[in-house]
Amino acid sequence: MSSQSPSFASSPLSVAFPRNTPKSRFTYRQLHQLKSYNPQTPLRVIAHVDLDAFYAQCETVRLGIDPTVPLGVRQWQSLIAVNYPAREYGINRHMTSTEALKACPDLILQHVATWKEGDEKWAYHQDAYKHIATHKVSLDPYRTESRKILRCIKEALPEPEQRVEKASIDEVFMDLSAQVHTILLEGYPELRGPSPYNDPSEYLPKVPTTVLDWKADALVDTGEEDGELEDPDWDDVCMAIASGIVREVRAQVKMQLGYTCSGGIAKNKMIAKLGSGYKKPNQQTVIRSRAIKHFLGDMKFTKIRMLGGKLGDEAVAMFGTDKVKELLEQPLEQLKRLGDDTGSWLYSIIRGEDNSEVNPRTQIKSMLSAKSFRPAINSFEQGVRWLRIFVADIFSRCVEEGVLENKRRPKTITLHHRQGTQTRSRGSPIPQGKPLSEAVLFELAKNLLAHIVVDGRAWPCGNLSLSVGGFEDGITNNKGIGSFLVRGDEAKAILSSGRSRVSVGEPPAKKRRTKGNIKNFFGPPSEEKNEFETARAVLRAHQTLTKDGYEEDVEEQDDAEFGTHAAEDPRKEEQMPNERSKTPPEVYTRFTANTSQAGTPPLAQPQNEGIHCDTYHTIARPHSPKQGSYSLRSLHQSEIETYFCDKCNMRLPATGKSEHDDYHYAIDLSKEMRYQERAAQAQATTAKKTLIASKLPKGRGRPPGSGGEGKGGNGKRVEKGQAKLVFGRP
Ligand code: DCP
Ligand code: CA
Repeated sequence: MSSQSPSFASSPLSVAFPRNTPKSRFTYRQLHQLKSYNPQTPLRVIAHVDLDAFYAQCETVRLGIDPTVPLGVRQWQSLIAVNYPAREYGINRHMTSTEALKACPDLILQHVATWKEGDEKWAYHQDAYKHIATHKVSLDPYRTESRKILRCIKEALPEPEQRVEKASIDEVFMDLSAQVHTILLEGYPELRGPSPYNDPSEYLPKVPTTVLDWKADALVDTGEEDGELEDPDWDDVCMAIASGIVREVRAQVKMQLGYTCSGGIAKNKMIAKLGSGYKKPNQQTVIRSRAIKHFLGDMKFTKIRMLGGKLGDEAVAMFGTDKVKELLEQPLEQLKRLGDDTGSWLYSIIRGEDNSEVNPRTQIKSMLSAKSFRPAINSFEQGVRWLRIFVADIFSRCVEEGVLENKRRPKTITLHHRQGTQTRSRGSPIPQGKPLSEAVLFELAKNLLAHIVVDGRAWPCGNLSLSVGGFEDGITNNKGIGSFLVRGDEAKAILSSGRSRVSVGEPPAKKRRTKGNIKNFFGPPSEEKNEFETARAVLRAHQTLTKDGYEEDVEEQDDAEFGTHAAEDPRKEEQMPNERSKTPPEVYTRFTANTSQAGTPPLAQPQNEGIHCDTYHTIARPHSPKQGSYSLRSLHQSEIETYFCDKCNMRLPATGKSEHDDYHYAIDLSKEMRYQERAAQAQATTAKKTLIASKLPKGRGRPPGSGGEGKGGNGKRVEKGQAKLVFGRP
C-alpha cells in the first residue's frame, strides 16, 4: 500500500497551508513523538480490527456459501459462532442448536472440525456432535485463516512503519502513529520543522481546514461542550489519516481473503477496542480524543476490557452503579477501596486513559491441547489414546512454528490431569539435542501419564491436557543455555559420580521409596494392578529410550518451572527464588487447587495465545467485554437451574457448570504456563549474563545488553528516534 492514505488524497486537507494562522493545541515535540510510537503523545493513533462472526465467516468462505445465508458453527450441541444474517433471527451463541433451528429452520449448522479417536488428522465430521466422548475439537482451520489474515494485514502496511499485535484469533491492534506521521509530513511539509526558535515545545500552526472527510466512518459525537463545533486540530487529522489506512486494510482482507471485519480508531488500545465493537458488521468507528468523554459517559464500565468479570462486579456492588458517568463522580480515594493500584488504574481507565503499548511480538509462547471427558475416562490405555491426539495436534502446530527447520522449538512438556477439583501436573524437559518429532513428544507424554498413574488415584479422570512451552529460537547445537546452569558442587558431583541426571525418567531413590509407599497405602486395587504395571513398564522403557535426551538439559528442572508452587498469582513471582531452592529437582508433580480469579488489572494479565481447548468458547478471551455480557445474559435465565460460582461470585446456569469450571481451569493453566515462561526466560537471561560475564576480562565493566548502552555521558537515555529530529539543540 502506498503511504498516502486514500482519505487523505481526496480530503480537503490538501489545501495550501496558510501562514500566520492561530496555533494548534499540540506541539512540535508531540508531533514528532509519533514517529517513535511514544505512548505519551496525545496525537497517538491506535486501531483495533476484529473479524465479524469469525468462525462463521471461516465456514462460509471455506464452503463457498453465500454470506447472506444464515449460518451457525456448532460445537457438540452449542453454538459457538453465529453469522449476522442468522443473528437477525434472534439466534445467538448461547443457544443450543435445537433452539437455533427452531428460530430459523433454514439455518446452516456446521460442526467444528474434530479429531476422531484413532485418526491421525482432524477432519470435518458432520455427525461429530453425536460423538463428544470420542472426538476432540480442532481449531486448526480457524488458526490457519487467522494467520492468513494477519499476513494480509501486515502486507497492507508499509513494513518499516508497521507495529501490529495479534490480540486473539480474530483481532489485531495496530499502532499507526509512525505511518500517520509520515503521511502527515508528506501532506504538510511545513510541519517538518525545524520548530520556531528550534524549540520543540512551540505549538504547531492551526489545521488549515474546518472540515475533515470521514467517508463512511461512524464518527462518535463529542457532545457540544467538548467542542463538536470547534475546528479540527491535528489529533483529528491524525485520526482521519489512520481511518483511511484502516479502511484500506479492511478492503484488502475482504478482497484477498473474503472476510469482513470491523475497526475502531482512537488514541489508545482500550478505546480503539471499544470502537471496533461499536458498529458491526463491516464498519469502522472513529473516536476522536475529544469524543472519549461522551463515548464512555453513557457506557456501562463492565463493558471495558478487564472490568467484565469479578472486578467489575465488585465495583458495581461497592459504588451501586455500573455507569461510567456515575463512577466518574467518585474521588480517587474512594476508588482505592478496591486496592491502591486497582483504584488508580480504574480512575484512569474510566477517563479513557490507557498508555499500554501495541506489542508486535506475535510469537506463540506455549501450546495446549485439552479434552474434558464426559463421561470421565478410567484407564491408562484410554488416556494414551487421547495423548496421541494431543501430540498430533500440538506437533502439527509446532511444525507451523518451524520446528522442522529448527527455527523455534519448545523446551518443556507438561501433562495436566484433573480429577474432581484437584489438578496434578507432571512436566519434563524436551531433549534438545535431537530433532523433535511426534514420536518423541508422544513418548514423553506417555511417560508423564505413566507417572501420574503410578502416583495413584488417577481415575476417573475428568480432564487431561498436554502443553509444550518455553519456545526458543533456533538452537543450533546440543547445548541450550540451560546447560550452563549446573555449576559448582552440583556439577562436580555429577561429573565425578557419573550419575544420571535424569529426573523424570529416573526418580532418585527417595522418590521411588515414596512411590512404593503410595502404592502400598493408596495404590490401585487389584483389578487395576495390570494397568499399574503397564504404567511402570512404560516408565522403565522410557528411561532406557530417553535417558540421553534428558541428560541434555535437565538443569532446566531445577527451577520453578516444575516446582510445587503454581504461579496462580503473578505477585508470587518475587517469592520464587527462595522457594526454588527448597524444591528438590526431582519433584515434578504439581497439585493445583482451582484458585480464585482476582484478575486485578494492574497485574500482568494472562495471555491465552496458543491455548487450544475443547472449551475454547469459554476461555477464549477471559477479559473481553463480551465475557461480562455473557455473565449477565446467563443471569437472565432464571427459570433454569443455577449454581453459585464462588470464583465469579455469581449464579450461573447449572447446565454450563462443567464448561464454566473448565474456564477457570484453563485460566489457571494459562497463568501457570505464563509464569513458567517467565521463569524460563529469567533463567535464560541469568545464564546468558553469567556466560557473557565469565568471558569478559576482569574489570572491563558492564557487558553489552546489561542496560548501560544507549546512555550519554550524563546518564540520560537517548530517546529512540530522537537522533533524527532536527530540533533540540540548546
Ligand atoms: N468464540 C468462542 N466462544 C466464545 C467467544 C468466541 O468459541 N465465548 C470463538 C468463536 C468466534 C471467535 O471466537 O467466532 C471470535 O470471537 P468474537 O467474540 O470476536 O465473536 P465473533 O467474531 O463470532 O462475532 P463478532 O462479530 O461479534 O466479533
Ligand atoms: Ca470477532
